[in-house]
Amino acid sequence: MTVDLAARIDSAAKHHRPLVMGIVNVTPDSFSDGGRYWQPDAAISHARKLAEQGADILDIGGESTRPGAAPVSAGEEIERVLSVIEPLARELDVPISIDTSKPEVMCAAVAAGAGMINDVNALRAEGALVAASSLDVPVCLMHMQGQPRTMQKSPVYANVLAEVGDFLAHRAEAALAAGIRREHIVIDPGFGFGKTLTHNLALLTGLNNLTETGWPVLAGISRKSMLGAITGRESTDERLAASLAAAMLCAQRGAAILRVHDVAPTVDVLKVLAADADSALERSKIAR
Ligand code: 7PM
Repeated sequence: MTVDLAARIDSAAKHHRPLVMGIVNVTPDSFSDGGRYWQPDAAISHARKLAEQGADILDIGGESTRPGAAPVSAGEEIERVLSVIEPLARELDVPISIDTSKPEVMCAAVAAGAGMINDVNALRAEGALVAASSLDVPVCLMHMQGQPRTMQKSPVYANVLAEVGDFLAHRAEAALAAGIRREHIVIDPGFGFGKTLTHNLALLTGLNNLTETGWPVLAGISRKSMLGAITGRESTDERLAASLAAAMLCAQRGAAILRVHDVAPTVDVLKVLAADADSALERSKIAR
């Protein structure tokens, strides 16, 4: 991999031109005994499609950290994600992010070619800070209140923006103290992870507060239930327009990375924003 991902993230944050992270799930098909065999192929072709559509990063997850997901052993998770990361890292020049909270999985994935760690647990698992530091790749530290299985039961905050901001500042400090390079740290408010609709909207409205800390911010709202609550769309595949509106808001508020399912339409939205920004710059030159 020749891409300097840290430099690209930094440039995206500075210029308000977010990178697009495409979501690739490697989950076994519970309805099929043969799931284990065809499923990696499905994930690989999906990843290829997202790369063609212009994804800047592919986020590959074995589902252990999803809300409500059954726990998966490190061995099983490694088997799942490596079956996808190994061929993709050889074939594509798009950097691969490993979506995991387990240090063993981080190490195996980076050895197989992953160039970033996405941890919804913000490296709080035992050994995760040390592992991430030794792997020397960019890391996304996400906020979550509670544990995936129960976090949506009754999330409570006195001030959600302040509490999420403080948590992320502390985790960034912990990462620095563990020897993780400053330019490798990305923060994420964790939309939907132990948050009500009101909390999620406060974080979206106040996203500037996070981007103004100077840490690059990753935002993941694509198809989430907050969009279902706002629009009344029950089905996740009816949430494209809502996801694009949310992506546009996050981009305008300085997000460095947008984590999305629908790469091609998100890239189009960002092209319109970029063309508008270029036009505004030209007009300001003429006016001077
Ligand atoms: C069910 C509910 C399945 C929620 C999957 C999800 C984020 C993430 C996820 C995020 C970062 C989804 C989530 N969300 N990683 N992983 N930030 N960094 O909608 O917001 O993809 S899982």
